[in-house]
Amino acid sequence: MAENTFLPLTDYCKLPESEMKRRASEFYVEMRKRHTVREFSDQPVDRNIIEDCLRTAATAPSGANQQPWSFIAVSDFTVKRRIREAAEKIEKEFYSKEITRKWRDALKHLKTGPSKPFLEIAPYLIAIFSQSYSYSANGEKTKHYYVTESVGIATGMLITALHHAGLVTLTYTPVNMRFLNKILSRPSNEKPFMILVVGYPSEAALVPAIQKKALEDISVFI
Ligand code: IYR
Repeated sequence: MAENTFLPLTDYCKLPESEMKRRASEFYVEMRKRHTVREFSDQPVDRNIIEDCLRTAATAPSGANQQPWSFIAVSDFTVKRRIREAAEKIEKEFYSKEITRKWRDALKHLKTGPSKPFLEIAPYLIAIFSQSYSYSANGEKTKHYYVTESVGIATGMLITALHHAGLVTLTYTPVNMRFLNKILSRPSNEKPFMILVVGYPSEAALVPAIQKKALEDISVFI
């Protein structure tokens, strides 16, 4: 993927400041409407929507442009069931043995538990994998840089794209996700990063009454 040529930045379009302000403010209003949802409808999602959102995620910046990610979009019911079974096994151990008192306290307001029906009900589970290294065409091992940062940025852009398209998501991370390599036949250079659960909310879906920190509490202008 070595690129040794540079191109003029013809994609950049300078906007009038008034237009910039309007867009920044409108986008904030739209993103405030994003909620993590745990109750999904089984209504199918058109694959083209998922594909375009994945294309958006793939525009993310990454260390040395190595794009150290893969996105496995699962809609097959049998595969979703296998993922649910494996995840619930991990969650049962977690909630009954591994969880610490502090962690339990931190999670209390979300009312989560070991049962994960959304893994079967939601139309798409996007299993996101990070690649700490890859093999070039001649079989040479290539180390990847800033892998977690890169995959985190791409995942954030994917969540944003899916929200913008009119879907809801759940960022789901059981404490051990290695079962995903086996179920999805992923190579050993790929490490599960997250399961992004995607679909429409169920009609009765509730979200926790949580607040985001105020700008004053998260930022400093110097
Ligand atoms: N993976 C568990 C526990 C859990 C952990 C955090 I940190 C959360 O923000 C939510 C849940 C589960 O999904 O139930």
